[in-house]
Amino acid sequence: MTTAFVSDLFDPAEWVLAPGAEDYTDITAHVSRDGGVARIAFNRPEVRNAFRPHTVDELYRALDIARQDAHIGAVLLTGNGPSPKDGGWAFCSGGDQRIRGRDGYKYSDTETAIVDGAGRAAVGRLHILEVQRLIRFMPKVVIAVVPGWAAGGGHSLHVVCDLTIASAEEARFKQTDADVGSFDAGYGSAYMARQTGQKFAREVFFLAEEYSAQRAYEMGAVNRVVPHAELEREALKMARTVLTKSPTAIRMLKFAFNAVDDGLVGQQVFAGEATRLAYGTDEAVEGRDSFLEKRDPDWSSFPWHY
Ligand code: S0N
Repeated sequence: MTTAFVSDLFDPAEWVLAPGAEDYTDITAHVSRDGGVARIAFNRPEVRNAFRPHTVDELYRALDIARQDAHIGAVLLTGNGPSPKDGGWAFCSGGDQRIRGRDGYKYSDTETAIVDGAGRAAVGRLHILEVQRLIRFMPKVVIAVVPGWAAGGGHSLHVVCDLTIASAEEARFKQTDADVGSFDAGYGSAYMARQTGQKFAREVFFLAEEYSAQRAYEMGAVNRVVPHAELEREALKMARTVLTKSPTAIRMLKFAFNAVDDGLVGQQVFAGEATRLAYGTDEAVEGRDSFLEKRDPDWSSFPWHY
């Protein structure tokens, strides 16, 4: 059986198909052969990997499967390429403008049939923000691997990822929101300002100019710039470095970094992890057992630490 083409930068020796990935049309999803890393990629290179509602549904599903897989510690989010039309590369160019309506993005008739057959074509969707939140709150390190354009909502996705690695020759960054009358007034803009400072973030949004990987690196929006041919190899190396770390330390650190910007939700997520850790102590077990055994709890062996 011949393996379908994925991307020029994809190394089939490193990956196997992720669970459920056979059915995806707009993305591809793979898991590293050692099981620790997921590779999820936009697969619409002919439109610079723009997303339509169906793309977002698949992306959400693939990310959520990675979130729940206890072997996976890091996720590479990227875009397949190059475009068969003109050889251009893209991470993602945001929402597919051809199907944007007055209340959001429309499912095509074909997509509706695939999704639920219940008239969703008539309903606009704005659910890329649900994907942003999944990336933000999953206790794994999500790395944006940018082989070409990151524009519009694609730019925002790279912003929300934990780390970004970009192709020196092909990656380009452009926030077109204000050009097309569509704006990410959440993480895409405000969180970017946290990363780069207000002046750079305002420039990126207000002028909608094009930035190279090197310029984005200088602004503090990109972690590493590497030769195009090395991009996925280097990204996988970064992911594998994460896998050498303590999973609990990584999840607590990610949620600690998030908490300062996420208000009470950030506190809730961080506190949930604290509760999980507390459940593992003898002290919490005593609390549970005393209830089940219908007796008063005995806290005498648990000191009031200072
Ligand atoms: C990416 C750009 C800069 C690349 O330029 P380049 O290399 O010159 O290529 P083109 O010739 O322009 O493109 C090649 C082909 O790809 C098509 N195409 C590209 N991008 C899109 C797109 N986004 N939608 C549909 N088609 C696209 C071109 O049309 C061309 O096709 P052909 O060959 O047939 O002519 C450049 O392409 C560009 O600027 N693209 C548009 C970028 C953009 O404005 N994106 C939308 C911005 N808005 C969003 O993403 C919405 C975000 C969002 O969803 C959201 C965020 C927060 C809150 C809510 C929402 C929500 O609405 O859900």
